[in-house]
Amino acid sequence: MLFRSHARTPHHQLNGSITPNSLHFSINHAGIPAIDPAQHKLVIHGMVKQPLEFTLESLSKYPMVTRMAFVECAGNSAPMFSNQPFQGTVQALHGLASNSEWTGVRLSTLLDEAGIDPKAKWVLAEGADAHYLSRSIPTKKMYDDALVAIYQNGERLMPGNGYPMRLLVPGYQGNMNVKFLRRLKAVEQPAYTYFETRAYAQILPGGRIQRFHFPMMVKSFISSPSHGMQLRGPGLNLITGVAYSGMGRIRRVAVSADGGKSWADAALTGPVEPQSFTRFNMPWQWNGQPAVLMSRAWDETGAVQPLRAEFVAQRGETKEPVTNALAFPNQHYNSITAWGVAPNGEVKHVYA
Ligand SMILES: Nc1nc2c(c(=O)[nH]1)N[C@H]1C(S)=C(S)[C@@H](COP(=O)(O)O)O[C@H]1N2
Ligand SMILES: [Mo]
Repeated sequence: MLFRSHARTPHHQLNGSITPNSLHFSINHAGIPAIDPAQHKLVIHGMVKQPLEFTLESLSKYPMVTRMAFVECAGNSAPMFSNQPFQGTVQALHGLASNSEWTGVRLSTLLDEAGIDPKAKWVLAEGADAHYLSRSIPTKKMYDDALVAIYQNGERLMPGNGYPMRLLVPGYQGNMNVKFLRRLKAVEQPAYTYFETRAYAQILPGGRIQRFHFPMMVKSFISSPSHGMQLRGPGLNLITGVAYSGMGRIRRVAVSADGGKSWADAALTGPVEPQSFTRFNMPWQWNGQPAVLMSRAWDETGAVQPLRAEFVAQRGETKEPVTNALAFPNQHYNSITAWGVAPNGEVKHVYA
């Protein structure tokens, strides 16, 4: 039987930068395969001098590196394309993004050993699950910072996150981080697979499709207080959330408590690593009046998280309100999230 598994990180219950393994989101379009680690093989072939085959054991003898990286589904936050604010928690809205410390073997080590042809500008990566999910990855990205990850926060990968090995392309669309990795084929042209030309292509106004928009753009959201919570009367509160960018490090996060009229810089309170969750904090005195909490992030390339009006002008919104968190009207939402606080302390998703 085939189960499409789909689980979201409960950001409202977490703090710090690392997502615990059991709470990492997971999307498995064809279910989680039962892989015997002693049988699993990874093959590197195509435009290479020397095709290679690895088992988990032989791959584990190669030099490994450890780094943090987020994985974010391009469909994360998709209910925010709705023309009315979707009434859901931060888990329902932004739960398809998580952050781990990954350990694995650099692709540059493996592709150098295979002797990749300089004309092979792309590498087709394929998973060992029922539908052999496959994506074309630029060879340049493979050399820049891609890993075959074997450990997640110090443990073997979780079954739903790609056990026994996965491709990690830090900062790129979640879907390109091919799990249960079994094949890498060096090729001249992208393969135009289903997942790159249909499922995860972003739609622009007028029906044009922007193919191959790989990096996840700069983004942030407040995880607490957030939709569904209730503040217990006026006084001191801690506003906290995460910011991240597929383009590099977070440089700055600003927070507003008045719907964007005034902003102040939040403290970045954890590691500030490239393509990784960066935790921010801001102490806030609530006076019991209606308030609208927002965060906005900048990355080291100078890119800034767009205001909602700017984002909708570029990307559009739905004609009918989205009422189902599983609806994916579009991809790559990275605008601002606003949480409205009512005089009774109730926190709800609003647009500002
Ligand atoms: N083999 C395989 N790889 C896959 C998928 C899949 O269904 N099969 N899902 C992709 C999608 S859509 C996303 S968003 C990420 C999610 O990674 P995670 O489940 O570890 O969070 O894995 C990607 N890699
Ligand atoms: Mo995804």
